[in-house]
Amino acid sequence: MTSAGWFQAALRRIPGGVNSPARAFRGVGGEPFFVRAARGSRLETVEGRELLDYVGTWGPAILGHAPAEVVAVVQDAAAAGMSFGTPHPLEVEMAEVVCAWVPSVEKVRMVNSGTEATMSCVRLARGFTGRDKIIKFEGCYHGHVDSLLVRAGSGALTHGQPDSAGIPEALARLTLSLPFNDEEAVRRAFREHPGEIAAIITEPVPANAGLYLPEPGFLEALRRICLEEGALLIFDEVMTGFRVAAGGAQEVFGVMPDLTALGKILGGGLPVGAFGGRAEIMDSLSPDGPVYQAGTLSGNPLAMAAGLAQLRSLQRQDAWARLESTGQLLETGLQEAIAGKPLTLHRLGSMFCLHFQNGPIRNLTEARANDTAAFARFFHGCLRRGVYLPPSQFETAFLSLAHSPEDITETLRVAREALDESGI
Ligand code: HOZ
Repeated sequence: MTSAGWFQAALRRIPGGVNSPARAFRGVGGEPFFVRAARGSRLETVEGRELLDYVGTWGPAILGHAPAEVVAVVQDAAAAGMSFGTPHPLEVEMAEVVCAWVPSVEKVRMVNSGTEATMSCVRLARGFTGRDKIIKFEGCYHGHVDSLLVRAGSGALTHGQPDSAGIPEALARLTLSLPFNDEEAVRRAFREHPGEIAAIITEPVPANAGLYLPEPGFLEALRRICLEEGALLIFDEVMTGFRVAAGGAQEVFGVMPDLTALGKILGGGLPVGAFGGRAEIMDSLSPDGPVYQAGTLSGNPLAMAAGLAQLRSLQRQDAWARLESTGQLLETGLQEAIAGKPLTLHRLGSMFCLHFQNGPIRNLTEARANDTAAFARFFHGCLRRGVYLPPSQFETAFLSLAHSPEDITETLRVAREALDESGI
């Protein structure tokens, strides 16, 4: 059956035909294709068509798809049993690796998604501080957590639901959503809500409204303000963790949060999230402390085996230097291709985004000025030529270690043709 046939069948039984709205192509028009396999830098559709993949299953596929070292350990782990519901040695090994790699993390707990990780951070911050309010930033996406689906990014933004239905007003009022890169707005919020704010949660590098970077000093200001106000600083590194450096954005920018949410790469492609931070805070979690958090499949042995194999492979290959080199190759070529056009390229390591405007793009308001219709034309021009970008202007693309110089050369040729064809 073709992708169209599978999609019609999906529509009959799955809302919107997808198990996650970001896959629905609504931001670019048309219908999603269906994939039957993937290897390295490429996807294989059910029609047998090969696509050069820059979504990387939204971040986890940093080694490329189906890396042999990860597949092998998952096969072995599965043969020993899929899940036990008891502690397993691999959970300890994973905790040791996370605490060794992520500078601010002294203790960590595994969960099953990035959403669970950020949700648990918020509950823990509220329980630890005894305060109820949370500051987030417009356009940042922290998974579909009730408290954080306020002015959210990613699919919520793409589909015009940055403030989801179903969130009680009484709960939404506890979330203060501010412009990113605006220190004065943060200070004003603390002045207006003295002693009420439990935490600031942020993507240290917002990548769910397209990719934009913290202005110099902004993350340091958040750290200072939280210390001054007795609030916790939470970094949502679900995307940047193990991606922009072994220790994530907190290693790159040298700013240490109190809690960190992790996921994606950590699971090697299997459902994994984690949250961790200062032991003093983490020890507030049940069974030692009053903040309850749990999960039947948390620390699942297959997911732990996959994640550990992926992380150890990254370390062996000095992955981040290689990814930076590939990123520079792509950036040089794209900058040449967009010269003189109303386009702005943002890149950090192996994360990149082509904003369809001249910029600057420093927050959601500026990101929303993107020409999404032009992006859609470019997206489909690339897809027709075999290059798959994230199907929304409000997402970020990812390179992997499997992307070769030849892949980059092919991508640059396709991008130039798609830009010309789109009349941009
Ligand atoms: N969290 C992903 C990156 N924005 C989107 C993937 C999804 O929601 O399905």
